[in-house]
Amino acid sequence: MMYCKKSNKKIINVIGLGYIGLPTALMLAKSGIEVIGTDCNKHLVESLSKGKLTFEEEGLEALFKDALSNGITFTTEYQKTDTYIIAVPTPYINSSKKLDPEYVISAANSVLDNCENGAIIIIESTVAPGTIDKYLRPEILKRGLILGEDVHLVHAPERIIPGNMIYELEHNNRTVGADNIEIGEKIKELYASFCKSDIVITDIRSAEMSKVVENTYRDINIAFANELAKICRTDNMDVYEIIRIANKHPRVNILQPGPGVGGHCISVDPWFLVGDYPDLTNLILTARKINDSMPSHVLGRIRNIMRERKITDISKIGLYGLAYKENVDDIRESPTLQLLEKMDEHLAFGVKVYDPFIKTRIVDHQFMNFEDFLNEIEILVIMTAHDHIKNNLELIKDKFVLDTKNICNIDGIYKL
Ligand code: SAJ
Repeated sequence: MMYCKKSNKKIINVIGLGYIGLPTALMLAKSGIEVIGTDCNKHLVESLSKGKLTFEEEGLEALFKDALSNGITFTTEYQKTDTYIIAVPTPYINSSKKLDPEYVISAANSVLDNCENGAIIIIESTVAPGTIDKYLRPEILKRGLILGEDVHLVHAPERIIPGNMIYELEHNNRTVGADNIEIGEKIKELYASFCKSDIVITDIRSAEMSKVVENTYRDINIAFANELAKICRTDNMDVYEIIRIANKHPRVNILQPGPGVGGHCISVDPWFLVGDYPDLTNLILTARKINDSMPSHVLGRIRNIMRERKITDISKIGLYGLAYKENVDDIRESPTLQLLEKMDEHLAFGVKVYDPFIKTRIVDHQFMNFEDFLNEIEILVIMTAHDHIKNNLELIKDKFVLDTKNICNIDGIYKL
């Protein structure tokens, strides 16, 4: 099998055209491989087929154009071919904190209904360690198929960071977990069509675990920064200065505190370990709890500012940023949404919200125009460090500003 457009008619069928599947499909297509993207969402497929992207990302528009001119197409149908990349969501069940493998299982079954004999199914979706053994191998065996002959499983977890996806697709190292080295090498060759960095081949279980470990490591590091922010707040120390100095040590690299940890990765993946190893995950669980407590910490800071400034009207508070982090339009697990939920629990209705990246109304009292938003508020809480606010600092000078992201240093500013 050769992944080359001209010499071979074989296509790659990418299943799931969201934040990971779409850029991956486009990248493969750009590098000359014949790609068909499949998604069960008809509207999404229609939109992509019309040349309209479904989310914003630096460089995605140009990549999309290149991929379209290389013939990528989109459909709701699974293709008959020999290589599939599955990049569907893997939510976690809130009550048990375990992964819900339903979408991956269902996508894998649809692939099995359609694939050629000997096909390779690559799972890119992040899964809890052991998921492939527990849920996917049995689906194959149930059909009387022989693993490693009739069908091959591979886990190639994605590592790209929203906001810098296209660059990272090309430049990040990758992991390919396979049952045997030949299949591992084949898939390494596929990813090497666009990935310029090291591609490590390992077994499937190690690939699953290392992916979750990477995100858990970051969650714990951020939790440490957040805990330091709380400690420093009680004794009026500057946490940013302290982290800056500590990080001068060659073996210290503390991340930054913030209003909470959002996104569909870092705030979710550690729960897979907690769900599966409840007796062994003390540090991981504590880190999760610290990060989840940050919206309440922000709420406490807002209360202090209101008292100090003798402001009693909640509708004079404005939250800047709905996205879970800077310069993206993704609101999944966003700290701002968590904060709004907390406020709601305390019957604190009427707080105003603005995010230049969010063009549809998703919460009450959401403004679509920055100046209209500013005209209505006295306390501005910076929740997301979009470049937009960094470039408009002169407009917020007359507000009481709570800067949870440490992006400005105007007089009288409040920090975490
Ligand atoms: N955050 C902080 N302090 C920091 C860094 C981040 O509070 O110093 C917050 C952000 O504001 C955000 C959350 O953490 O709310 C997560 O943002 P992020 O930029 O750290 O990460 P994600 O979730 O966008 O992407 C992560 C990345 N994983 C790692 O860096 C280990 C990315 O490489 C993965 O591909 C992605 O998860 C994923 O899909 O798993």
